[in-house]
Amino acid sequence: MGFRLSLRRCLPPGAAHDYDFALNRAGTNWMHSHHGLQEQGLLAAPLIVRDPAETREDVQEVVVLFHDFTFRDPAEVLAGLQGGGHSGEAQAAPMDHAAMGHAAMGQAAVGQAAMDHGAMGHAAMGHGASAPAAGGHSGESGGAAPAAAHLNDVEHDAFLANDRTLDDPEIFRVERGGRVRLRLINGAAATNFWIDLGGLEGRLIAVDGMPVEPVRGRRFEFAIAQRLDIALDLPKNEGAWPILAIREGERARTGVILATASGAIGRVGGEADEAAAAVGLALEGKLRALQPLAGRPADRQHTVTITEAPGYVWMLNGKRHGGDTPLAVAEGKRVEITFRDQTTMAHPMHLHGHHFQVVAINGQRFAGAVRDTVLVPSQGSVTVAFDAVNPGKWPLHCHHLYHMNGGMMTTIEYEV
Ligand SMILES: [Cu+2]
Repeated sequence: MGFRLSLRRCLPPGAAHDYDFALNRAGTNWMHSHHGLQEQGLLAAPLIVRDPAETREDVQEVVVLFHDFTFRDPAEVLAGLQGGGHSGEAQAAPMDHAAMGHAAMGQAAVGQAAMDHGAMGHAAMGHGASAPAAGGHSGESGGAAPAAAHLNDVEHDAFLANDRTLDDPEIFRVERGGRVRLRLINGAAATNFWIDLGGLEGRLIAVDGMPVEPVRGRRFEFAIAQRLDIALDLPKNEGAWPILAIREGERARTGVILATASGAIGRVGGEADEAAAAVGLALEGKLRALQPLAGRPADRQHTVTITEAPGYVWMLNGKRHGGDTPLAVAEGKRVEITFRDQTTMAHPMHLHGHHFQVVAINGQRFAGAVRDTVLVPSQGSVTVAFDAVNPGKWPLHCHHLYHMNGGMMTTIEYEV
């Protein structure tokens, strides 16, 4: 993502296509289908570009691709979301899935047997009751939008780390006292996570493949489509350390295990003790790029206002994709885009073909991370800057798969 790889080209069934491109930037990337809803079907993979200097270091690399998973046809999920809450999805879904979903949700859902999963997500999980430390919402009520932000709007059947759940997690054998570089990829269609390193403290050294001044911590916010590179110095003793991802606002989690040759691996349950907070911009505000953009004023400023409408319609500047007006940019110029989110949800906004620098949160200027996906919280604003150095027509969209399919995409276009 972010390179010319993001050129969207359809591969017909049975066909092959060689991609030949010059990658000039090392980093943790990933690739996925942009066709329809295939991404929910796990059509995604890591794409790691290694710096030759780094490969000579004595550091073990651990690549983990996280997903959310549903047994349902993603088209049914989307239809249910669009159906307004009492139609499509529940009727179309097999009863066992519906029952499983309700059972997993606990008592709150018992009286809502007729509701679809999407609506249930709003009612039972979304409006803050299950997110005691929700920090991603300012509390303001914007215009006609409901006052309460909500988190997850799609119920999933499982959360995966390298295609496995914590019932049978992948185990990476590590050295006592060894150095590890986690390359973590949030490949979920619709789920923001918290990375939880448990007893380990890590150093976040890159986001979306781009280096940042190291940030120490045990928990890191991890929005859809983002990547986190975290350096670990393991303890000198034998042991086993889970590397977990907890769904925001909930207890559900997934992950992998790092374990020394004779480290005792205990069972790690699929639920955390407490629901995770909402994912917001606490981490984003701390990040500083190691290779920031050159200081220069913006030549062009765009505002992208995010709104929603009944029927699961998500819009950029008041339009669904197809009826949208592309954002014009000129080659060689500095461009800034300010996202203003007037909806009840946060949106991971992703630009193809460029890395941008986060330069303001809620109007407060700073020189943040250079990256390709930034979360824009409900009722918040985020400004990003980039140099228009890659001519073409590039998608700019919410990386929540169902929001994108609900209209939340436009393009930037270079003027000729
Ligand atoms: Cu979105």
